[in-house]
Amino acid sequence: MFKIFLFITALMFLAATASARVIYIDLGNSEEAISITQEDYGYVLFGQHRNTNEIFAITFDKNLDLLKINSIGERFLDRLNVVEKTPDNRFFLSGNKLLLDQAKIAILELNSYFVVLNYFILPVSGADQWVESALLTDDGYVLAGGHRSIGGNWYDALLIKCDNSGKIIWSKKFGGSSDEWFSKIIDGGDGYLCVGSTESYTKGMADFLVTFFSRTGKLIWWKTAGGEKWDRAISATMVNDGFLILGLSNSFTDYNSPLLLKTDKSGKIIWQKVLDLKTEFFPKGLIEFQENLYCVYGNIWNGENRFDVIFIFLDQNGDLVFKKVIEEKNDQNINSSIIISKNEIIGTGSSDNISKDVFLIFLELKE
Ligand SMILES: [Ca+2]
Ligand SMILES: [Ca+2]
Repeated sequence: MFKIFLFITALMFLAATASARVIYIDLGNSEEAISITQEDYGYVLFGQHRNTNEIFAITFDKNLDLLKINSIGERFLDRLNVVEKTPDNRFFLSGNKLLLDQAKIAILELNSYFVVLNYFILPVSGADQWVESALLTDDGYVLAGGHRSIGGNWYDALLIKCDNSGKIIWSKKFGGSSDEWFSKIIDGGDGYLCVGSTESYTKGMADFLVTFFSRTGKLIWWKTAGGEKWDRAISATMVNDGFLILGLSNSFTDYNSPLLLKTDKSGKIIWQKVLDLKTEFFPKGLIEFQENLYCVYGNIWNGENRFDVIFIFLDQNGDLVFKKVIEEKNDQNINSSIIISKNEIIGTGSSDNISKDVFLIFLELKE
């Protein structure tokens, strides 16, 4: 009883001292926020107009005051999925570009002033390919996504290693008789951890697909996890003794909930937990906030406020430390978040509010 009381007190104290600011940017059309990066002068929000495919980069100063909306152009990507910052301050963008009704992997590199430095389509054979996640390395980049062969009806998960000039060093596909794809790649220490979705290697509907590849592209191990219904891994982070893998599941609750999986470094499943908040909760990302403190962010159904952004903080056992729901009228859909200091997170997403198209969300925790 005493223990429970202490836990609730700590929870209330921490929750009461998390403050949030939401800043809407009116872009006048239908836009999607893709990513946020931290710069010397402030922040950059990358997004895409849904109708025209125009990519834009909005700069903000450190007080989150808008500096400029920069248009990158409409022709580069039909679907922007990835924005990464290179060590020499370039922006690396990818996703897919439709050519003759087939999705192709396009790479777009910009300098820090958003001038196009490089743009090309990766020469990958097959019908459709796309990138959902990229990992920049010292000697190039590794792309993770999906692939469909010419005449094929199903997707395979796809992993491609390129050098800095965009030359393909190796590429790997992973799949069975139904659909697979990767949603996230992270550096796994001595290789690459790629997580996503499998429909081939499951008795029911989709399961988590968790794979580990060597740096030369050899599949070292793979695992699936989930229940009878839909389970899809979307994010992961490395921990001291293995990996935490986050996904979406409706196998264990009557609504969508985050499913968190802990594996050791060889892929053995240590535990799995459903983060059941008794309402629809669509997780979008998992980040290490502080040592042994992890943040899952996403969107939660919150009654008359409709969807709201939620940040929940978990210890290394996946147990709830505290949570913060940011209540705003109408729908908010967070897409991406980064840690900007030991007690601050900034995220970005899209809102269905009329004339409130994309937003920044700033969360500060005070102890
Ligand atoms: Ca399943
Ligand atoms: Ca809302």
